[in-house]
Amino acid sequence: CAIDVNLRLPLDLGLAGSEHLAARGGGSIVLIGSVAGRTGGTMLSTPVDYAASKGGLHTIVRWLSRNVVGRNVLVNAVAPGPIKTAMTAGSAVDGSKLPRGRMGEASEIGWLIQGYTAGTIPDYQMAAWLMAGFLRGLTEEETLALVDEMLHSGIVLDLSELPMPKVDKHSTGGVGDKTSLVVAPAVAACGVAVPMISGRALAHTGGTLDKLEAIPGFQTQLPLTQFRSILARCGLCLIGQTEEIAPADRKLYALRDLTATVPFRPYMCASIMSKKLAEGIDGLVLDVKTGNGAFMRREEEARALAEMMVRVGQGMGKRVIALLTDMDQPLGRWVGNGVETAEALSILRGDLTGDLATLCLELGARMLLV
Ligand code: IUR
Repeated sequence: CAIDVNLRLPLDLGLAGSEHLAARGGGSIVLIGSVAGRTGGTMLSTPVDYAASKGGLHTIVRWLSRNVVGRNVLVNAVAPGPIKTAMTAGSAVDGSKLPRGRMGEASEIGWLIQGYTAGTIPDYQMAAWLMAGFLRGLTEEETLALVDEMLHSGIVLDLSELPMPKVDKHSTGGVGDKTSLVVAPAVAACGVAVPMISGRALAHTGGTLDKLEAIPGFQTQLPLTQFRSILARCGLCLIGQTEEIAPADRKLYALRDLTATVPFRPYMCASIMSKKLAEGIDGLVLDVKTGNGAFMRREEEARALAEMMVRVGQGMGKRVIALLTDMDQPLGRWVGNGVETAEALSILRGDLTGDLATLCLELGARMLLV
């Protein structure tokens, strides 16, 4: 059973093998881990003994590697991802549609994301990978592996010490969309904490961080300790991706912008969900834009993105809902970082006329109810 194969055997072999290798002057032991050991399983059919034993296996790897420090033996593990075993039988992926004739492997994606975040994989190689994925597509398994690697490229916050519900919102981006600047403080005033990690402008759409920085002196790069204390004191804090939270998204976000690979569903899903799931939230409201000024011009595309993100978020145990909203014309009356910030303030001061205010009320209400 899984416990014997994934725990007993690697421990017995690892102990005996490391002694043997050390006596011979050194060597390497590579065990087979799994993303399921960290996530609890990416398929509904993943059995609990498999996921739990892979989690234990990762611990054995760390323990064994500590045990052989200084003896020239390297102990490590790889996560080969969805491979054809009795357990994955029935999860249909048409290998003939994939260039390598098989499913993407989590280890390949993990290697790539970790290397890119650490700086050992240069921009030009990552740019090539982004374009390859964009052109040939990613399977659901590969997309989940990408979300997971990006999410765990930094710290995943635990805000359970705050007694109130923690809820965020995120927009897929549009022209004149300054709803976060209105909704975050309004919802915080109702007693819900809003820990918000935002992005910069992407392609033709504006970014919340750039708008905030239109306020002279506004700091969007704060250390985590300050993020937590502002959140506890004010009920909200808006920052950008940092070296600590979702650093992979920070780098990939900028590279997607430069390589024209922004409007690709798996990348959008991984970018948005990795930073949102790292925030320590209980609930999330997604504002998925559709229309001429959005990345998803057609409603079916926007719906598919919304469904993918809801599936990913709910699969990680969060309450997630998505609204599909119109981006056929700019939102509100102003476009530009400074004037949009001023417009957001005028709504907060009570000017509730127009499409922007209506959307803010809708999103805010959903955040309170999610
Ligand atoms: N917002 C994000 O944070 N990431 C994205 O990829 C898009 C919007 I599009």
